[in-house]
Amino acid sequence: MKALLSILFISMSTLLFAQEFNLPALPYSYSSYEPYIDAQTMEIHHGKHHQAYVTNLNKALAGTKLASFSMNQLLMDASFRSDAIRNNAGGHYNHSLFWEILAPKDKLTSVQASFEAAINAQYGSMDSLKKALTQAASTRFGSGWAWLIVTPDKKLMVTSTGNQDNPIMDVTKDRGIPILGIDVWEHAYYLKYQNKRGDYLSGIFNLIDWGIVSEKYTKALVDPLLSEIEKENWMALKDFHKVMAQTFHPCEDGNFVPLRTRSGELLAKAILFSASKPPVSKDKPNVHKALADLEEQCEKIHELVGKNAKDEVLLKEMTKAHDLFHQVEELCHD
Ligand code: MN3
Repeated sequence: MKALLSILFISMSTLLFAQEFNLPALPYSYSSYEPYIDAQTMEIHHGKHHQAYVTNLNKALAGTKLASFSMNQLLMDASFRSDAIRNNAGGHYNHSLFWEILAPKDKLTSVQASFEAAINAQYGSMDSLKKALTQAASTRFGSGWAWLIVTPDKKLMVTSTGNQDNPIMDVTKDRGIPILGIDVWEHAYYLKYQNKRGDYLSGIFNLIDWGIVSEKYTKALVDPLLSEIEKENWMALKDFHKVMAQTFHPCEDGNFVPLRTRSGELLAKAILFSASKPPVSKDKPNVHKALADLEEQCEKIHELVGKNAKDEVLLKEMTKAHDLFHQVEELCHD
């Protein structure tokens, strides 16, 4: 009975502490976006489509270790996630941002000076930026989003993604923090505009609250997520990590075949990694020192494999290499 109670207690506390994502309320009534977006479209889009992403995300996470992950963690490693999590986490994040940056015409706030200066510096004018966004949105094939993002080097960039992907995800080429998103799924406009995506796009610019986008710009510039993305964009690190994981983890389970057949590849990746240029903010002497040590260690392992060294020797040296890799990784955290 006592055991049963404690099981009950544990499952209740899991229920209590596992996070649940919720549908955010729309800041304005469904009809306040008229005439650019009709009330019925808003109601179905928010209450049905967005709600479905939230419900299905919670369902996909329930009872898994991912249930305690933050939204950013789920998005960052999208390539490792199931389709259900990738699509529904993206759907929830993207729509939440979309509702925030839209406002009825009489509630719009104006662009802030620092953001406007950044737009002018990169795009020449607000009008040219709108043109670039319209171009990205109208040329997105099928369903997806057009974005204005802040990149790891703190620049603005216009980009687009398919389906419910977004620029935080490691599956996208142009990565950064989205500060403005335009939904170009047909469910966003079909009732009113049918197949005329261009008319929807010219309409939606009447609802974009540039004051709110300005605030998002200022926040994104100091968001630690930017340096996380920057580190992930370091392809040589990713390449090395992949071979390290595929050779070291089997060793831990007593299978030395992958390491014995791929130690040359591991060394080659370590050499490339050590020679690669780290992202600007990680380009420090201690990072280069750790990379050189890692390369040396991989060279030693390759030699040991060539001499047909015993499994326990290889495990010991691989553990050292693995520790060195994590040392590099940790030095890259701010
Ligand atoms: Mn949508």
